[in-house]
Amino acid sequence: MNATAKPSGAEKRQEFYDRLAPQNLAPLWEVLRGLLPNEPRSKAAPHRWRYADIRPLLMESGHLLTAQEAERRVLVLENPAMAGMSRATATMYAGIQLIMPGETAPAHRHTPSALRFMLEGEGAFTAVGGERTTMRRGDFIITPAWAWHDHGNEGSDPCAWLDGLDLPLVQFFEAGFNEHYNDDRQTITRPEGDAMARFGSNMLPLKPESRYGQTTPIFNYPFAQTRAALVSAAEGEKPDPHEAMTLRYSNPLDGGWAMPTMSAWMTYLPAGFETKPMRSTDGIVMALAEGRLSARIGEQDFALEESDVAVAPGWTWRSYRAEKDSFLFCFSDRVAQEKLGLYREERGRV
Ligand code: GTQ
Repeated sequence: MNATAKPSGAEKRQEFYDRLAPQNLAPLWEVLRGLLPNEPRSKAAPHRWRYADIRPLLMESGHLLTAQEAERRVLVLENPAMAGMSRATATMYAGIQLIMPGETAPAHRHTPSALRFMLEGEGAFTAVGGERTTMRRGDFIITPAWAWHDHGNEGSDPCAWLDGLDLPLVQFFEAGFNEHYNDDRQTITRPEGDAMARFGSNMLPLKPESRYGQTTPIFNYPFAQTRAALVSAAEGEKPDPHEAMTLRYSNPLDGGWAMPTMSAWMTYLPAGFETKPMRSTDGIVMALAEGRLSARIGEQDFALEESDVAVAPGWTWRSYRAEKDSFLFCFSDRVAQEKLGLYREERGRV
């Protein structure tokens, strides 16, 4: 550059920006496009974790440290585009938790909400707010925000499940609290099945109130019930071209989603059924409960076997083809987006 030349427009601007920075100021016009993209561009990548790949490592961790030592013995499912952030999608944490026979994952509570989708083993229980529930394969189990919870395995097999938590959301709000119980296991005050009897039998107490605030009072939605409902519902109506036969887990007190920050649902795709592409603003974590299917997420095809987990980032086209009768468990931040007026979806032409 010629020393006598007038500064160019760009140089003048840069000189101006350099004086803004020390005052903790920045020019919006340089970042506006990134702040307001015309449509969402998820930082998360489509991905699939094969349970067959996870399982040997999970079992190895079972001999490396106790559930007691670990507090929670979990292999975190990290989105490959967000390594080190403990995120499966932009807003959802996912992990695979293992409890060996005889072990207890000690009681604690936290403001992040958790859900469990049971994958393997018999004899595990979760205790929530003074009541226990037995965890069976395919069950959807809820740990409401701020409810004491401990997990145990009284069977003879290792037990493993998918954990889903709203941790990234809570971190974003910087609103997380955590507390340890004064014992490994919490005091049990009600018999197993109490919540189901009161709230899950198409009947309600005269003054219905959830023990868990905005979260459903039912904390185990057994796969046997969910599966039967989906199969019967599919007999009465042709599966939807985009959503196949989908039912969501609901709060019986208001018919809304079961949890305040995470939505969960299950999709049944009869063998041979193929969905049309759709996309939505929520990034979805899915686990195949039963069957075999091929998931197309963005430009990638993933074969899903039982207990495999996959991620469809927000605003990314997804479609499925069932090789066998398939039951796909899904969760996302959809309910939070709906409450905030952000949720959108788009369906490809039929
Ligand atoms: O079971 O309470 O995967 O607190 C991560 C954090 C599970 C649990 C996780 C947790 C838990």
